[in-house]
Amino acid sequence: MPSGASTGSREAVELRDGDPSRFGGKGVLKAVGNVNGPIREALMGQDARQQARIDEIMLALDGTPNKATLGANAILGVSLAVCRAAAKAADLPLYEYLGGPGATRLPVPHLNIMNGGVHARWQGADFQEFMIAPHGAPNFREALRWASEIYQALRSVLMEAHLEVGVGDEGGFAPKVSSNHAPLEFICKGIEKAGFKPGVEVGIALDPASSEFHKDGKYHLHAENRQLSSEEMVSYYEKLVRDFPIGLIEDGLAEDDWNGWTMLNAKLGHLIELVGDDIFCTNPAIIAEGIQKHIANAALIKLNQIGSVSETIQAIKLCGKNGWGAFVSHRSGETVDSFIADLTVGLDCGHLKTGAPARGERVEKYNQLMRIEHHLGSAATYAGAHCYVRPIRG
Ligand code: 2PG
Ligand code: MG
Repeated sequence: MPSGASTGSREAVELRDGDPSRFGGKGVLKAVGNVNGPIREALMGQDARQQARIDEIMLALDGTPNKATLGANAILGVSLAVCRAAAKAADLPLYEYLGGPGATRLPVPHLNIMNGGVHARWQGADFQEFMIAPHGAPNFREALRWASEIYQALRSVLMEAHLEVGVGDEGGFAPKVSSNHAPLEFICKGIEKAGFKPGVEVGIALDPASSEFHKDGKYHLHAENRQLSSEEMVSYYEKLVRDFPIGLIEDGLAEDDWNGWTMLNAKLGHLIELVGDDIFCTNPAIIAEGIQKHIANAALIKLNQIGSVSETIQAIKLCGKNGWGAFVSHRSGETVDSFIADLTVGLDCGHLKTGAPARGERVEKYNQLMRIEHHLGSAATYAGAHCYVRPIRG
């Protein structure tokens, strides 16, 4: 199961043993025991093709709203395994089992090529993720080539500026910088150096993960030595969006700053995609509240935030029905499992983020998407400029 470093407070519970003598308390023997004990007993004899029923049985067995008894890591592990087993029994590739014959659209990959915040131990930018979105490529395979070339070009741009090129948790470079727009300038240089046009061919997306630097009602930009109110933060983003080809901002404001979100959506929601991660935690009930209050126009989708395949599908469908984007995501702590690649194509989400083109656990998701594209052959399409709920600004 994956695991996050910058988690929302309303995420489903990841059950750890808390025994300091094993893995610093992070062991998962209890969760494994729950899979092999009560979950196994409850599910023996059930039909793996009835995913919703399987998940319901586990939710009832757990009996809490946040999977605190059995652990979301135990429940989700079984939920994913059941889904894969059912696809195999039907002799279908996972994406096709999930989405049927209409599942033919490959997403625009969002590659997190500069890391900051908690993913870089606060050594670099305050913003956690600076992503490139090669929406102008003709297909997924080419999009990935473009992104890999830009990643390498960025490396040389940083080296020329005498900056460190060690990588953060998601494979992006994490140099010391004195502002949150410096990485954007480096990335634009990298895009150009690799021979592409920023904005027209390759867009930029941000995940500031701002809950991590929101304290006592203020946003603390350590790199810039400034503290901003919600309003000032919104103006800060308006300027960034004017100056750089940014098409998506995730967690621009903190999970408990609903008023700030309303302001941000009023100012920028018509121009770009505004994605809620920590604020929604892939929870259909919280997303529904967000939709009703018009505080964003998209939700991040992380399976382990909610803890079952069925509820994740519910969250994605809720977004779709309301004209919201569903942006599928890895976690900073990942495994080599590539379920999210198939999920993104199967449920036609149009975009996903799963790190830099570096580190095997990130690259495996991209490889799986290339396998899917290959398998679809001439039926495959690429989401390209239609990947967001808002038209791409060139
Ligand atoms: C995020 C994620 C993934 P983490 O904030 O979107 O990039 O990070 O898994 O640490 O929550
Ligand atoms: Mg996030």
